[in-house]
Amino acid sequence: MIAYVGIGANLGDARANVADALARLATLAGSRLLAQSSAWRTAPIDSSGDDYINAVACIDTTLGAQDLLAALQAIELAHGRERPYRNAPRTLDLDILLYNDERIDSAALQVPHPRMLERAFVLAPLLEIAPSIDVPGHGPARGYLAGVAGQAIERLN
Ligand code: A4P
Ligand code: MG
Repeated sequence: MIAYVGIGANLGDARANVADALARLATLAGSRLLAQSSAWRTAPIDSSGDDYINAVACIDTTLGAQDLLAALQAIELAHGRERPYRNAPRTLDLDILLYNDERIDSAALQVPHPRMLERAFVLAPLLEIAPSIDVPGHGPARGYLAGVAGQAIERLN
């Protein structure tokens, strides 16, 4: 299965946290890291605190979507992720953006990630590694870039 994972951090050494998340994704059981975007510096959207560092990874995985979510949450926990309130600043956030071409709508998991097309911090790194990607139910992701042009983001490397 091909999954795209959104990575975000804006607490502690955010850039190091994102780099470590990528390293952990590269060694995830039953999985292979196929591609990783640059790190992007992004202004908080519906959130507070410092600028975020965001990135997107593409993995090939034998994990089912629920098991992948659990594995991502274990990586967040290893980074001391706390959840004091919704959209609080975080040491590390890992979201499943896409899982094959599946549409999942359970209590614990919605895929495609419901807000991904409204966010430059997701779209820009995603399109960097997958310029022709389609989002199930929505068509080509690149068609949504113009809609987020007002959001401040900067590619770092
Ligand atoms: N959940 C449902 N679907 C998914 C999915 N596709 N991937 C559930 C991961 N988790 C999913 O997540 C809350 C619950 O969502 C989980 O228990 C899981 O069962 P969370 O990580 O505890 O909370 P969160 O990250 O605050 O919520 P969420 O919904 O992921 O937040 P958003 O909407 O993604 O916003 N600004 C910038 N610049 N960069 C950012 O990275 N991130 C957010 C988080 C806000 N503003 C930001 C950024
Ligand atoms: Mg999250």
